[in-house]
Amino acid sequence: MDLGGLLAAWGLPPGAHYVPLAGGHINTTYHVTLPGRPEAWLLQRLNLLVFPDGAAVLRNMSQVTGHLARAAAARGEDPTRTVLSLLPTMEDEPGIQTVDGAWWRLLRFIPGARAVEHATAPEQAFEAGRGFGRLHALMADYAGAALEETLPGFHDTARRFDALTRAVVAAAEERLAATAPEVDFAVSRRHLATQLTGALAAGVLPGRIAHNDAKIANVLLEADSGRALAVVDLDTVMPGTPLFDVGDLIRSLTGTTPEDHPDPKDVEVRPAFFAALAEGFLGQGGLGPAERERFVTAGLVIAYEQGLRFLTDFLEGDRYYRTTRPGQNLDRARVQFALVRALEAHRPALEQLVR
Ligand code: GN1
Ligand code: MG
Repeated sequence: MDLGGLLAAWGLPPGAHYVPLAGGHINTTYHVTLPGRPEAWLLQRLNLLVFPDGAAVLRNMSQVTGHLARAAAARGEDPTRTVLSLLPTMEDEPGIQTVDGAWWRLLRFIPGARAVEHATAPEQAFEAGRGFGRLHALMADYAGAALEETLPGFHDTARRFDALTRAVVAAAEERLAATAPEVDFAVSRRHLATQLTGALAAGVLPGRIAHNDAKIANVLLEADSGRALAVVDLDTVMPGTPLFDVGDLIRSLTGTTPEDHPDPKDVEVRPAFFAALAEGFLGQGGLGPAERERFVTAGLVIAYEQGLRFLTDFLEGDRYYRTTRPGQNLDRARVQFALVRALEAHRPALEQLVR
């Protein structure tokens, strides 16, 4: 691939240096610099298998980053540091498509920032909450073109339950036998499946946007201060509710163990992390009353849904989530379901913290 030729689409001169960046399981990223110029860029190729409609992904991203940049500037911030910038091509398109069908985009590199994979202190949970809370506060008055549903039914928990049911019917005997308690648990908490989507469909929750991959690794932190700068990885930004992100933050930040921990008995809720996350998120003022009321519910629903997804994938033979050892997806499902139980047990205290 002649990467230099690609950059001409954005009006960059020949002679750029590229360094492929490790990390990121889905897209391919190059760090780009030009001799004699201080700034840097990220050139990314979107994974065609995960995102068959890359053009729609880029349109969504362009709408959202454009709105965020205007809203941040109106607050007196420097949007080049606090908002991811997707640079339009010379033809004013959000990216270009190469003959293999893949879409490419160019982002401005934000210097002096870093990402952490796991929160090790409540202050980090606070910053992750603040970063996503700010995203939703800035997006609250979004009135641009409706975003496209690039991954249909992504957070339709009832649909995820149906997928599990089908996987149970089709599963290999051996895998099914290993999952009996988890399948029972999934059935016992089925009421969770419609708590967010039902309220959305009924208009009790307003239809807004969701980032859909809310975790601390997707918030750039200022290297010196650890303060949240910009939310990144906007590939899955779609119509939804900010509560999808609240739920993902709760399930990824407040548990005691890694996502694939082999012993679910070790899974507990870390109330101090929950409190910090809630303070950081809610302090941005981006949620309305009906949303605030379901803050804790969102954690239960999304942890449950993620458990359904891991369990389904285990039963289907580990086709979706990358695994590095046998039983890893089952461990992941068990951790999510243990988290649902722990959140249930802590619920009154967590509701109190939110209030
Ligand atoms: C996937 O790609 P990654 O690891 O950020 C998944 C999320 C899950 C997450 C669980 C497009 O995210 O929905 O929450 O795994 N992304 C997609 O670890 O399915
Ligand atoms: Mg991601």
